[in-house]
Amino acid sequence: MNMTFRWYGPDDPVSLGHIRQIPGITGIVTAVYTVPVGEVWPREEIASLKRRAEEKGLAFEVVESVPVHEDIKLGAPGCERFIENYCENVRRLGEAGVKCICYNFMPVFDWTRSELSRKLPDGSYALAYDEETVRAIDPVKGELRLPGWDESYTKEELWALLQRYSQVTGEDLWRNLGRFLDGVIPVCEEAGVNLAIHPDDPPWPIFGLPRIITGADSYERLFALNESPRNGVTLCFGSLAADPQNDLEEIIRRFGPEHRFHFVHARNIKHTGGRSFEEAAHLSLCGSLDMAALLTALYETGFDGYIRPDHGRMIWGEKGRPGYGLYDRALGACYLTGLWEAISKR
Ligand code: DNO
Repeated sequence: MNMTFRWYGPDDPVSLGHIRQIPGITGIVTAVYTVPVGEVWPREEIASLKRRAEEKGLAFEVVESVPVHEDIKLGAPGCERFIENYCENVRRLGEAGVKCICYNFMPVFDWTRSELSRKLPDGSYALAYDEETVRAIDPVKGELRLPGWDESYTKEELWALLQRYSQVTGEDLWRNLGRFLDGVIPVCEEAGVNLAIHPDDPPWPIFGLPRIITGADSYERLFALNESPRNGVTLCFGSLAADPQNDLEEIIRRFGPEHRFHFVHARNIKHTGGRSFEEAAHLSLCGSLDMAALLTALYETGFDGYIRPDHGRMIWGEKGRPGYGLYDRALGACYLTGLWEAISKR
């Protein structure tokens, strides 16, 4: 198990100097943020991330994310060019020592919450998802700014993109994901890079758009699409657990032995009724997930990939990027490292 920490690059208010002081962190998780989705990342930018990390004694072996161009998800004519660019990014990252690339296959919107700053009883602030509120949102009106939304679209572009998806079904997405994997996985094999798809967050369709990476059945189907162990998963506890029907421990014990969990996002959520939830501190006692049971299941099924604490609350007056401040994630990292030590020394 390698404990890592997400860093948003030189503009992140959380510095590499802060990150290196969190005990137990071996490396960073980052990306090149200056290149439009679908284009090739300059070698110098990759090398600069690596150099900055290594100067602080941190490894740079995980990228989150190399985003997938919408034309690939749509299976649009000409998307081969974007698949080839993706392959080139895999090659370049592999050359730079990257071992794992996280991506997702969610149409248009990445992770979605209805609130970025819900005040919890202890005075901290957390991200939250209220089912009714999200159902009432018209994304084109743009009345809400949410963290996973691509701010670069104008309203017109967003509307046009949603139109292109209007006939796209879950089955279409699966077919297009298969085509993407057929193109990229052979390159991952040559480059020694694991590809790790992030589950849809939340794991159900939103705004009328299909979502396909939602639970155990999806993993069954994903792994069958391409049998290479390079075709793996970023197991995000909080995303999958948002659907109370997903039994995470069962998922880990069932698929863990296949060694396709290349990367774990360990975070806790608290169910607040139906499909609503708020994000909680990492400790089991703070949310609905039994973190000890989940890490035990990972340990017992031979997990040897990368893990990171995921979204933190805003505590101690910190202001920062929603979910990605320093303090609560650092507490989470120490808690997870402690649990792992206890489990591995039993
Ligand atoms: C949110 C993150 C996601 C994740 C992407 C992976 O906090 O977990 O934005 O990075 O879905 O492509």
